[in-house]
Amino acid sequence: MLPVLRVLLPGVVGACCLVATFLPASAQEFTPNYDEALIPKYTLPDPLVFPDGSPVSTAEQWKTKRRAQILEQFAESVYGHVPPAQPDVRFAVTKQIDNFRNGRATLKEIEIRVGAADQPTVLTLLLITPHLNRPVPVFLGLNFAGNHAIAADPEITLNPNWIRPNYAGVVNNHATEASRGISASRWPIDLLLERGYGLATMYYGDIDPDFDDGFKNGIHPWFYKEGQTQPAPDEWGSIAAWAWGLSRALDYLGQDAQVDAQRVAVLGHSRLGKTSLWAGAQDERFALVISNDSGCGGAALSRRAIGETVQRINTSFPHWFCKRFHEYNRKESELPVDQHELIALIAPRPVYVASAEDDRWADPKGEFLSAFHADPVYRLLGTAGLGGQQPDPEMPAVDHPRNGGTIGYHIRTGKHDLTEYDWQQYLNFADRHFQHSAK
Ligand code: GTR
Repeated sequence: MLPVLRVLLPGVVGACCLVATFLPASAQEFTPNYDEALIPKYTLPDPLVFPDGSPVSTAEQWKTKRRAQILEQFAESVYGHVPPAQPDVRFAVTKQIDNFRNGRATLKEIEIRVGAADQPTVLTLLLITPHLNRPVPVFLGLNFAGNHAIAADPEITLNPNWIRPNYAGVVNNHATEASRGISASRWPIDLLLERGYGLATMYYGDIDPDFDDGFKNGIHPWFYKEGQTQPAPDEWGSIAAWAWGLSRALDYLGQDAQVDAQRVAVLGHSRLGKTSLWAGAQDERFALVISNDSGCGGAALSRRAIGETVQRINTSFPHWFCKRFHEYNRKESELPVDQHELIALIAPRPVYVASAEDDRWADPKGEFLSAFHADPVYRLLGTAGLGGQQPDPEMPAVDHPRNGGTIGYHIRTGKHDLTEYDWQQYLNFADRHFQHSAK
């Protein structure tokens, strides 16, 4: 997609022109920079230096002190803290079909009911597991348009909640039968089953609908203190809420006998890639973390300000990050962290960052550089990092994945999307790190 069009129709598959009219004037006037020569001079914060200037020189120092400091900085200044309240969370398996896809798999729908028993917020997790007579590793990822959109199979319940209008079959912000399977190309279920993996997915809008309503809907209100009507400036926006939902899904997966909960990979595309990174950074039970084209506020370095910038994202999507993050609009260099440190928080667990050649809005080079600058933390923790004796600072060529280490990276031909090519790389990477094979 042409960059200029991307500005008006940001990242939306099959969007209609109406989207542009929803953007505030300041967002529409934004002209992205794509010239490397115009990147502001910047110095990245060093994850391996303590605030007092002393070096982090042992794995122990990282694990016991430094990691927590950086995690706190991200919560405080970027994604927001999850408030301390603990609303009730209950699981109910509401559907089970053991002969899904001609008897190859079991399909389950699990309601994750958050808050008061009489009127909970309901998140519906879809779980599809191959019949292998043993617990299977699972890829868990949020979806954009409802569980029914990932496959045309009529067994999947049509989502009843608010859905963005730009998806096929959505009428008055609600799914219809015509919405079934519209995102199937992003979710190659048969391939996963063949490779011996389960798939778990949930609609992100179940957790918090993706529009700026001052946090009246979704799960945020369950966490308000008496009299509170919206999150405090250092409390969570939507991305952190979506990440919270992923952790609750993982809680359920830990109870399901068909799932090997020690081997759950969390994956997300675009805004949901930002989410999978934040979920994986906070919740160390995720054994592998995948960012597909996550861009600004995800894998891309904020300080490069190429394509989408902090100001632009906070203007177009004021509800995604915490309000404190807005203080860094056009002041990226004042951020206490940058996104390579988000990748570093996942160490020593395997992480995969992927870009697409035509996805300049998400700054592929900035996504690679985050992986590159996270490498020293991975090596301090005794892993192979990006692989090689020294990490190679050159970006891999298009369609030549660099995934022999603990940090995987590829840039593929094509546009902003989650494709079968991407999945093939993730499956190979997971096979190696999970020591898994379909047999
Ligand atoms: C865009 C946004 C990106 C990315 C994308 C998506 O509009 O600017 O940061 O998240 O949406 O989620 O598809």
